[in-house]
Amino acid sequence: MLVDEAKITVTAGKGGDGAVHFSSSRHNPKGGPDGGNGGKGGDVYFHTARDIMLLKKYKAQTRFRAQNGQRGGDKDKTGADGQDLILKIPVGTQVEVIEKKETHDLTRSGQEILIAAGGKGGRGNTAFKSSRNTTPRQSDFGKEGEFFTLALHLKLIADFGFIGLPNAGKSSLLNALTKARARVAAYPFTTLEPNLGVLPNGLVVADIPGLIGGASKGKGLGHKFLKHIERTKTLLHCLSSESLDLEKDYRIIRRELTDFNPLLSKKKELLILTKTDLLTTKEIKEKLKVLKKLNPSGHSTSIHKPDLLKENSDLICQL
Ligand SMILES: Nc1nc2c(ncn2[C@@H]2O[C@H](COP(=O)(O)OP(=O)(O)OP(=O)(O)O)[C@@H](O)[C@H]2O)c(=O)[nH]1
Ligand SMILES: [Mg+2]
Repeated sequence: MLVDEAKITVTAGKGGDGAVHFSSSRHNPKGGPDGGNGGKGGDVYFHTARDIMLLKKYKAQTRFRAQNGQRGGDKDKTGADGQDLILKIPVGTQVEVIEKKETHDLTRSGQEILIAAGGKGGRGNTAFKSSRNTTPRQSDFGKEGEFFTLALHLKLIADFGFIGLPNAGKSSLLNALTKARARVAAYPFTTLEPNLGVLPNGLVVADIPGLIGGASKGKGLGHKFLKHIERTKTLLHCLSSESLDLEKDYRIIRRELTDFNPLLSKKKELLILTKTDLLTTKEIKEKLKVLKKLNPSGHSTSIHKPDLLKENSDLICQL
């Protein structure tokens, strides 16, 4: 299952307490204070990594805590710092810090951000020594580490996104253009979760479940996944040759894009008339004319015609 949402809590380590201690030796039985400071609590970081694709890990475990700092020792020894906790997350995750109403967008691999800072260690009694008080019995407690509730939202990072009505041939095209092995079948809603594929030039294509009218308001499956095409550069809008009304089909999808996020409808769009092996050359020409009227970037393809596929692949790679 594609896990693209998770809610977790993170707690940074508490600082170690300062120590109260007095040195004493045979030569100096009334030695001065030598209680060391506590160590700092560990921080919590997020680190984006390519080898993790989903937020699954954050469903299995939802509470994370960095190590506490150690208590100060005698002989002015500072306690050891708590170990930092580094949490790996997929590239493309948005981290929403609920308490701060703040969002971090992590879109690059190897990005690291500090999410919760560890508490400072408390001062030991040495720090309180003064000319007036040469034997302080005072020390500080370590400070608590920061605590936050985080909502994680994963938005896939793809350069291109296939969109279209159910059964338009999106997954077939993804499989034909890339090494993806998405499920294909002759009924709507075969694709239940986005599939990713890599084009010959290294760019990533996402195939999202088919959209239907009202998807942006929660109908069908598509709305849940529209966020995954928010980051794409170009939309590859598939329209089936089997359609009885191309213009109507086109408008249904355009409407969903605008309703979900007007910025989506402003993206560059390539129209692809799929399954053209089912039509005569004359019919293809007529249908392409309709598409060109809607958007001048109309092209035809068929997974059964390798030359057409190659043409589309080259075209997409150039976009
Ligand atoms: N004749 C022909 N059939 C095709 C072509 N491309 C896809 N199909 C068929 O169309 C049906 C739907 O294809 P899919 O690739 O599953 O369509 P989809 O748009 O991913 O569908 P959803 O995942 O349900 O949204 C399948 O039976 C495919 O075999 C094509 O170029 N020519
Ligand atoms: Mg599909």
